[in-house]
Amino acid sequence: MKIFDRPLDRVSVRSRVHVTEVVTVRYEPVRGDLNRDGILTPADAAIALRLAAGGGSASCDPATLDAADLNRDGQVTSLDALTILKAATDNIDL
Ligand SMILES: [Ca+2]
Ligand SMILES: [Ca+2]
Repeated sequence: MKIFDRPLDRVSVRSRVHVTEVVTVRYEPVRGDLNRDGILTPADAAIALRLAAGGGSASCDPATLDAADLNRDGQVTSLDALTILKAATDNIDL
């Protein structure tokens, strides 16, 4: 078999192309998705409630705290947890 009037083995050797690309993937936390599984569930609300009660907010990363602070008042409270729970169970958008 010939392609472009050359034997196939010569064409395939010459036509190999190696493409290397660097792809940067940055995780953008979804508001309220505190366990980062991609969906809002009552488990996210439980995490927010734990943060509101002070259990873990000191060791929590800033991105998670930001994702948990739904009303943007600068702190994670039970109101944020309730909002996440409502979003998880009532399918409301945050
Ligand atoms: Ca989640
Ligand atoms: Ca808040």
